[in-house]
Amino acid sequence: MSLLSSLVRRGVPSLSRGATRWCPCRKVSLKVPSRYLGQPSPYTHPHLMKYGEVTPGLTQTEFELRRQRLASLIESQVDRRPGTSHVVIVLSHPVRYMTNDIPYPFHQNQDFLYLTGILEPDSALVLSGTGRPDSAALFVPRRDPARELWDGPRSGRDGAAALTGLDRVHSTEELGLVLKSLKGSTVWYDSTQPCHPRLHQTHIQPLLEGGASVKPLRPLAHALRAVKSPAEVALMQKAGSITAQAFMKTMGASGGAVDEALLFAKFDFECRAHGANFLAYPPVVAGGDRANTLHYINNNQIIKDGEMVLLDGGCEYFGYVSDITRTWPVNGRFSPAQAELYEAVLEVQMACLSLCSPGVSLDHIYSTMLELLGRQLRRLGIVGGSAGDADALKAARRFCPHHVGHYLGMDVHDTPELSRCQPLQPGMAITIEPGLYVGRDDASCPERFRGLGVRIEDDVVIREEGDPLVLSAETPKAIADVERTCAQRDHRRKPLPVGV
Ligand SMILES: [Mn+2]
Repeated sequence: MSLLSSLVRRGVPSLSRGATRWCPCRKVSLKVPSRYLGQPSPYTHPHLMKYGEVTPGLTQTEFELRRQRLASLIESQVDRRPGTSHVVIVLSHPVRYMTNDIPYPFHQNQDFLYLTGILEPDSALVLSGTGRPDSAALFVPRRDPARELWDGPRSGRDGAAALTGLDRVHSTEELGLVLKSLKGSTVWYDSTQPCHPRLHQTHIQPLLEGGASVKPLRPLAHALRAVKSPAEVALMQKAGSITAQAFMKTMGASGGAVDEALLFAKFDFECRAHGANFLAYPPVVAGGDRANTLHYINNNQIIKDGEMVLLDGGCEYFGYVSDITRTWPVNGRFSPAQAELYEAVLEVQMACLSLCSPGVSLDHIYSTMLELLGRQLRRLGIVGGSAGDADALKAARRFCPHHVGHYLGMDVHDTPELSRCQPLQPGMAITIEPGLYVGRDDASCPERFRGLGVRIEDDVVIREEGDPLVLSAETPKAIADVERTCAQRDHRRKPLPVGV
């Protein structure tokens, strides 16, 4: 049985329903230190967050409920022999370096972030308890004026305690010592690919070498992360809305021949200018035939007047991401062949969106997509009229070599532990992204379609009843809306001389 269905079967409370063993009358700590911490706080960033929130939009209560749900899930996974003690260990990421002394922008381990809200490196969470691991201890880097001079302020124990509302906050150095006292417990920990090799080696390895029984944590964390709470949906909606604004501005910045790099920069700028933290992944800004390279991220060619651009981009907004694709003609007017191919993909995309409801799986939507694409290929004359259904399906797989979508959330390809044959549940977020890609040299296709690639991708949240909530709804999609948006040039600029 899958984790999610076992979660539901056993009646583990969802965040939206709220019932839990944990007492909600627990007081919320308001004593946030009046100094900069290692991450935004209600004191330093009142424009972003309220008191009682650990990260913008997510309260101490929400994080406590997540930890309680994890404890319930572990309790439901194991035999209930009295006296069995459990310990959950989740490490943060370390800072990674691109070269000597030059760090990459820090990105937190999402499972750690999901359970703590802590955005600093070199940290850890330990949950322990007999029967039910629901007693939390947080480990954060100690304050160090010499390091903070270079790297910026750290939250320290008092800052992290005030932010999270957790009572037990230690320095990371003490992790091994605390774990030593928990010897003999079943350990829930991802040991195969430790996300912080140094902390793993120093503090966790000795515990594991003591012969502890180790069980993987990631599948459980992903099962929980897959179903979004109302607060998470609100953050994803914000990420979707920011991205939609950026798409509209970027559509307005094309106009005749244009450099892919300019559209890339415009999209990045508009995402950040509308409040995103950064782009969620290197976007695909592919003009003309380059749209047929699915992971094209060079973004350094001139798109010719008369060609389309495929932009697959998304941003991150306080831990939650968007992932949207639109394809439009850079001169603002679809040619008849472009419009024909675009409408074919759009029709399939709308049909797939209407399938997004509880009980249906991503794999089921995928097979429907292939069937519908096959029909469109026949209509377009790409598949011959005499070809059978099997041939049409084969062609659909050839002209759309990727899946219909994936889970979405804190990660772009979120919760990969979750199979795509899992029935969708209310609160799950997915992408729906059919495409058709016709190679420039594909002599089997009518000439007018050669070198065209179209993908249309929306982000949706499954709802209990009715249509899904489309997070990317503000992004123009119908041909008339796309053309109207392209015509709204906010930065009039001279078209690039072709061949620059
Ligand atoms: Mn996607």
